[in-house]
Amino acid sequence: MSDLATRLSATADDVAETLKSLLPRSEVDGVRCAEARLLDAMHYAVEGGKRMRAFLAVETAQMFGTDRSHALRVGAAIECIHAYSLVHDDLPAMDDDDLRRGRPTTHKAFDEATAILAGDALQGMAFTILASEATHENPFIRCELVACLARASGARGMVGGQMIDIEAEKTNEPLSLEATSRLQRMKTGALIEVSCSMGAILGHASATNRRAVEYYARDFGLCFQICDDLLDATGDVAAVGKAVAKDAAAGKATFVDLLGLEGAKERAALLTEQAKSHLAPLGGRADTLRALADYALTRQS
Ligand code: GRG
Repeated sequence: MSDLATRLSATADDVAETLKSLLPRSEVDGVRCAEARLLDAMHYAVEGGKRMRAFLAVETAQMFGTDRSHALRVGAAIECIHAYSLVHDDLPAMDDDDLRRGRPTTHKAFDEATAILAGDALQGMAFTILASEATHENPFIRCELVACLARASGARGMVGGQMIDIEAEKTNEPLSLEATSRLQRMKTGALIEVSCSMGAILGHASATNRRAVEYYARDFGLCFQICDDLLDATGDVAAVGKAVAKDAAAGKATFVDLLGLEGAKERAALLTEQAKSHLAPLGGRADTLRALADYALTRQS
């Protein structure tokens, strides 16, 4: 296993453990609570996945000397937001998907109402985790973490990007490359970028170092989305763990449509190099982030 694969897998396991311990349990001393179905769905929704956003936060925080247990709580909060977005995105009112992370989507495993509520509750859970003293003893840091995640996941970030995407699907006017880039920077990129920001906040990074990881994450996030479009266009459902070839069929603006297969691959490679170049001020400390950028370019799921 490469050093990156070992670190990714260790952080994924630690984040899973952290989430398991932080999410409320449906059963205590053999007795199931009245809201047990909701709690089961929340646990189900956060299981699996690469935990890449948490990894970005944990690696960034550790690069600046943060205690791992604090960083894992921040990573877990980000994964709660990410899981909520996937649960809602998979609903019939949005992408209407049956498969996620290689198994039934939350609304298929439970039901639509439970999936909506589980997503809602996961969103609240993220901020509950960040607001806790166990995440950071300094209330100003906690407040900044909460504000950053709220901004990135809200109307001018992830949710806003999702709205633009849904609206664009309804019209016959294809989005320009510029408009598609903005939409993806909001929908997928904002959460990726804030993962690095939050790691930097937790680690009291200097303004220069924080900017370096944020610029890295911005290019990395766009590259990640282009690779997702490439996987949708060319990937295999068993390897990807979700439906493929859906975007073009749904008339979505994808980078593959806009740039062609080869053009999209070239753009992704260029963004990877650009992302890594932003890390220059951090020297060897940022080698794992550099390796992650290279890995994202070749990922198969
Ligand atoms: C419904 C509020 C709301 C927002 C939805 C992020 C998003 C906005 C929808 C996800 C749609 C999608 C599949 C976008 C492509 C990029 C992406 C976010 C892929 C999934 O992320 P991975 O590959 O997933 O990191 P894992 O399962 O590894 O966590």
